[in-house]
Amino acid sequence: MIVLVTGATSGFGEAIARRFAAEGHSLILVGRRVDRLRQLKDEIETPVYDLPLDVRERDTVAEAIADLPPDFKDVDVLVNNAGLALGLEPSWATDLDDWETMVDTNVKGVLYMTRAILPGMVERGCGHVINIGSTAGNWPYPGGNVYGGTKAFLKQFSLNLRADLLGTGVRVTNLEPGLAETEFSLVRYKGDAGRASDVYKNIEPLVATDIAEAAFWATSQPAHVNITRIEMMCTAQANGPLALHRGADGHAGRRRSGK
Ligand code: NDP
Ligand code: 8X3
Repeated sequence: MIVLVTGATSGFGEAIARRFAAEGHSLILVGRRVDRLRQLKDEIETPVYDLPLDVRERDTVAEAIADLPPDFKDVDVLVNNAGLALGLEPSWATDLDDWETMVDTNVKGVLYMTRAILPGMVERGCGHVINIGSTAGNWPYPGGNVYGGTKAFLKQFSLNLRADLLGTGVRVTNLEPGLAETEFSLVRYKGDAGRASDVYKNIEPLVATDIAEAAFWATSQPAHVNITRIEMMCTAQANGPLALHRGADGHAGRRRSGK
């Protein structure tokens, strides 16, 4: 197969690329850090096409996919993995630029890649789109505001793709991991390594190879089987309980003056 992985320079994307390469598949590696793309390309033994690009750039994405060399044109598996969280501030105090970057990358980047790759899959009557969602799209947490919103979008987008693609032979999976140790927290906390490593303190989180295994498993099912969603967490993580705020006199929160 030809497997295109976005965000292949780190974390899940790199592990997914290595997992498919270990089975002999060809890779198209997408990311912005050229040095890392080249290094991974050198380490992988199957055919690799490195494609440095920013998934937020609509025209660049369309042109790059249209210009894929003949040996890499017929993409069998698209892994929409590139993405990020920025900050953990409450929604009234967040940096609007951070919100925009998350929407542009996690939502619009996925749209640009998917729209560019899907026509070929439909024409060939086979293919598999794997979107990397998150538990953050299923379960709210304080500060998850727009990041969780982008991942909830991916869940519904994946389901709606399935509706469109019914009868085409093209499969779609939304893979929804929970806490996993990668560069994710370093990016979220904008390079604060101490704060990032605290996230994983005294916990055995998921690791990138866990997610790669799930992605590979989903694509390894017989053609008549579509794995629609996979939600996975480390054993040390669970959703719930619902939160309660106990105000001094039982009201829901701070009262506005005069009330
Ligand atoms: P990493 O930070 O380790 O990897 C993120 C990858 O996305 C990098 O390869 C980065 O490459 C790429 N990327 C970011 N922005 C762009 C862009 N504009 N254009 C192209 N590539 C981009 O984090 P993870 O591996 O953890 O994250 C991968 C995905 O998994 C993300 O979508 C994330 O939201 C999701 N996720 C992560 C979880 C976790 O706990 N770690 C849990 C659930 C989901 P480069 O900077 O070189 O462009
Ligand atoms: C990443 C998982 O819980 O850190 O998508 O947002 S979480």
